[in-house]
Amino acid sequence: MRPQTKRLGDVIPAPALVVPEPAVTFVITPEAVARASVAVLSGELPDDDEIRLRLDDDGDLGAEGYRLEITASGVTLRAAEPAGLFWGVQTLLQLAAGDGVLPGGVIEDRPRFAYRGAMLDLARHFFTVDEIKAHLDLLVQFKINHLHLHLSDDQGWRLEIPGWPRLTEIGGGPGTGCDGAGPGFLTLADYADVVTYAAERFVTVVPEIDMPGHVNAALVAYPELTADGQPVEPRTDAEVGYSSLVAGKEETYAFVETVLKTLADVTPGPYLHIGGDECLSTSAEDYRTFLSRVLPLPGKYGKRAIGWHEIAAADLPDGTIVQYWRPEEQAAGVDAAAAAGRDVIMSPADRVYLDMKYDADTRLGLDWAGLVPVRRAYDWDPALRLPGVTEDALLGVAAPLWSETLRSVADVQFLTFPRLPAVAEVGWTPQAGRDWESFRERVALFAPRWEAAGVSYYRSPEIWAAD
Ligand code: NGO
Repeated sequence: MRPQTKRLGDVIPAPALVVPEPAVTFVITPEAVARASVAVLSGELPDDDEIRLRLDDDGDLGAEGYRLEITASGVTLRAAEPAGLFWGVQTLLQLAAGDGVLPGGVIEDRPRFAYRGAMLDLARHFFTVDEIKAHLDLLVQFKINHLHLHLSDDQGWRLEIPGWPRLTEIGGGPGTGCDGAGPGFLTLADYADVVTYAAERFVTVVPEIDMPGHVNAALVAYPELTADGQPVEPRTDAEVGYSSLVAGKEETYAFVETVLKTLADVTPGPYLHIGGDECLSTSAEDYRTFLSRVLPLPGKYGKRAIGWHEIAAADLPDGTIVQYWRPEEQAAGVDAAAAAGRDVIMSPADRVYLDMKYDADTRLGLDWAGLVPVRRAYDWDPALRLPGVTEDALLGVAAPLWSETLRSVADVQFLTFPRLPAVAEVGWTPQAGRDWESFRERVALFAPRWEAAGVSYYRSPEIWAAD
């Protein structure tokens, strides 16, 4: 059962090291917590009676680690880098929730993986800048530090590309998205606004333009990109694998290079995601030809390419990152890529796809990778998932949320919570420090917080007894 008194370790993700001082508490005012939150966003660290924020490197905290000390006279938060202070404040916010009583002791914390991601699919259903920002605010509470935006697919194109206006006029226009229910697109200014907002919160935006498959929206907008130059029909169904850019056409590469250069110009983060999944109507030879031309392009513009793991069938330039997504426990060439020194992001659909149904009755979501109850999303080790892909090869873990069945922010939240906190803990907390029973007690504490904030969540019977 859930304990009645707060404990220092009642945080998600579980901190790497917690040393409670049970006799000590400190009651912090909401104003002091708010001042600390503003301070880490603005970078100005005022002296404060209740909280002292210090940027100094007293040892081993790394780029994102922090040390939080709570004594009877106040709180001291130290980090080597501003990101560490920001994550430390997220811990503080969780501990202070409710009555402001902070349990005494010391937390020393740093992440297992550098890349802890969440993906939002804007192609199957568009979400506005304000909706993306609000979602991000919920993600950072769990120390998620990469926001992957899936910006194009068969059903829609969601980012303005100068020189190619019909991509968004048509591909982002009325009737786009699954069932035609998710129109809209980001201008470059909108995108920059999201990127800046994310960066202020120490989150890197990872933009994805999916290719050579998943491109029907682009082909509708520009028939000159099709094999025979003939127009194709817009599609709003959820089939996959029927569209492809043409590997043997120079127009293809002019288009792709403009798109990737545009993305590189507006993306301060180090990554461009080029998709590469499910190219069922591209021959294996064309697929490799296409990738041999396209995978070097992010590097040409100062970025690293990320692709879904099908790209492991091609020659991968140095620095390319492979994102594993299938439910099968087969390495599919990812082991060879890892052996050749390529980094891997783990996103196995049967564990971390937030769009899978929780149980057979879940109103939203898909079930092609099986059902993903919360414990399934929690109870696995990314370093043991694929033979030949061990801890050293892993850049991190990411939870995609595909939006075929989503129609609102409430839908996004319902599939995200409480599974995203589970994945966030997989990505942050050392494996030896993770335990399902502990997680379920800690995540249960979020129900009143989500309710107070109007955040929709799935009241999983694994966590909350029937009420
Ligand atoms: C697959 C597919 C997507 C779907 C998603 C739905 C990948 C990488 N490609 O994941 O197009 O939206 O499943 O779960």
